[in-house]
Amino acid sequence: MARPLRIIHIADCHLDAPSRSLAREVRERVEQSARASFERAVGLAVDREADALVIAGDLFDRDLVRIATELWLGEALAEATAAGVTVIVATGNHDPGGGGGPLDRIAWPQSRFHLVRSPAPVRIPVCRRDGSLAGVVIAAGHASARERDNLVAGFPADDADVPVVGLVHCQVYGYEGQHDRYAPCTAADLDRPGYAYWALGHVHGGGPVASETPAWYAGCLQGRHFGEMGAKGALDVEIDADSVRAEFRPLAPVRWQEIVCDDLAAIDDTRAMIEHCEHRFDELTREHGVLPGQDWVLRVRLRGATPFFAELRGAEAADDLALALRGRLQLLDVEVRDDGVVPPVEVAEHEGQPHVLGVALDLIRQARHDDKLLAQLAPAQLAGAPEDEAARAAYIRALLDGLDVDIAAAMLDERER
Ligand SMILES: [Mn+2]
Repeated sequence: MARPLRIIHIADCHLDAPSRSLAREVRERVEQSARASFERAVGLAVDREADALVIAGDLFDRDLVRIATELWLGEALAEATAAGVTVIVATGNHDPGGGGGPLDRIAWPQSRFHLVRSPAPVRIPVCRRDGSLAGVVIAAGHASARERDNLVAGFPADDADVPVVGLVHCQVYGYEGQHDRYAPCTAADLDRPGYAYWALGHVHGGGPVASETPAWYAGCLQGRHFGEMGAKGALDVEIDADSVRAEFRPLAPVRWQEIVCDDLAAIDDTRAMIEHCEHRFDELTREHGVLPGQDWVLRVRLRGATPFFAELRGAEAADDLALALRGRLQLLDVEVRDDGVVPPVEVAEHEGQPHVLGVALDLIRQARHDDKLLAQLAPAQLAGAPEDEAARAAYIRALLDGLDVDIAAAMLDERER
């Protein structure tokens, strides 16, 4: 039986994208990581003896490219083509084919290379090193930065007796995540006759599309901010007559991640706080897709009642804690956010007291046992409440759980400010 068609599918590399609001060294590290991640994708294609490396749009971030990138990119791609990998680049809304810019400045490889920069689909036979036909890639590119047409609808049916792959940068309706609706299509549009797999770009989160024909977003190649968290890399895809296997391969040297710490009731000093964060970070480092030597940009969100509240009150406290964590956990960068830290509350201390909080706490306590009072306190229209009277009372009573602590914390916090 013939060897399956093997492709490495990447997208949204956004080379030389400027990152905002970061320290210069972090910014440069992230930019450099985009190139490193790209080199790893090329290395993966060579190591896996892939038939093709397909890039589904937004290889560049804008119409500018740094000289270092200009000189490096052609050579990086030539490593793939020299090893027998066919490289196919389709343009996206960030690097439209009509725009020129970087597309015209790169010394692209002379053979086994295809740049598809306009919406008319181009049929590209992908040949193995021995010259036999491994598969067919049909690709379309964006010509302008605001491609409103449904590009996928223009892809022709194909009856090749090798696997056929569609390559395009597009927004599939209903796919999660907020993205500009360039080249919109539906999942049903992807069910074109003859296609085995769609290599898509545009959605930076990545993952499979709910379509009959297997279709995946590769996600961006290197996260650049907290909107692009988690492992980033390439899809390693194998297609034969009756199956498609797409496996995610993490490549990005820098990983963005967020930790929410909302169980801080026992944290009463800086040392305990740092240990708590260290423990949570250790859990992260054991996650799937973490690379050896992974660089991290971390955001720690602190929430809820904690005795550590007092230490966090100074204007620089969060930054100081971040600095300590950065050294201790050897992070590329870290920010600490006070996301609603409140002092610990002894509810009992305030009950029965002749102030607003005391009265509020007494009401909550009484309503726990008094159905009539409960009915009076609850609004007539309450979303999610059952019709049945007893069930409704139980439902509202469940809403009271923890409310005493929340109210006390909120009111005491108001008073502190
Ligand atoms: Mn993009």
